[in-house]
Amino acid sequence: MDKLSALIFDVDGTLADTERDGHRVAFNRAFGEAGLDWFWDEGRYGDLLRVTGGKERIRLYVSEDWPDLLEAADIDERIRALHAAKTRHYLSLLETGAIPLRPGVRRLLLEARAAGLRLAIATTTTPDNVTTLLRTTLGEDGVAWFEVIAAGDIVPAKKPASDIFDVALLGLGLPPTACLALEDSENGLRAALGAGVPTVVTTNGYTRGQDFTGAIAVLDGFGEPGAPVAVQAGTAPGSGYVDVESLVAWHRAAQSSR
Ligand code: XBP
Ligand code: MG
Repeated sequence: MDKLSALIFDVDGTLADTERDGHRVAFNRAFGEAGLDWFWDEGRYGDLLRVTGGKERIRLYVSEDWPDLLEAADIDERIRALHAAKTRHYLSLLETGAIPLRPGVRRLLLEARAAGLRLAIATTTTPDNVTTLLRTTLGEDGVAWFEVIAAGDIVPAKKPASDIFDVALLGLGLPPTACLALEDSENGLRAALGAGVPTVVTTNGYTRGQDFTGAIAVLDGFGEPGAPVAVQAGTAPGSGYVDVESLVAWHRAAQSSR
């Protein structure tokens, strides 16, 4: 039986609630700046979240709302340019401190470090978005807390494909069974399980109600002392919130059910 050695965190929706008030806002600013009257409200954005990756999301929207545009010879270039502007707006938003970590994340990261657990990231988003979020929320050395940051276009197939987790595992030099993934979405869960990594899901407004079959535990957040989590599936953490003890217990349970 492998002992738990590393935690592999998703970013968007897991470390921070970035989608509704971060990425969505940045996409809309990029559209406005380009002179387009496109606007993604909260509901439409939730629907478009079924694909991961910002460029992929713009392409999905164009295919659904402006299908003729897909025929344009320069469509790839236009999507790339829109996405570059979106990343610029997103980074500016992060720099204002508008996007905090989810409750319990900082505490859990500190506990995990103190317990000697190694930390990694497997995400679909652009690498600069990850390092900027870590710096603006955890401080200058926040990026260095993570031994491996697997992000964005380094893999051709984004989540739910397992490729980004394969890259993270390679970087850690660990078998999937020595790790635990923390995800917020069905796409993320499929990606992690596809790489063989047992997964705990903490849901958010956009992902609540998705199919989390195969997760070791499904909770509505990480919780904090005095602010317990609601448990949708799996064993409740003894302390009422996600701590290293509960992660070790879930990992052990995943190992024995293999
Ligand atoms: C995150 C995403 C990303 C972000 C936007 O998915 O889907 O596309 O919304 O990032 P996950 P970019 O949390 O499953 O990794 O615009 O930088 O692609
Ligand atoms: Mg996510």
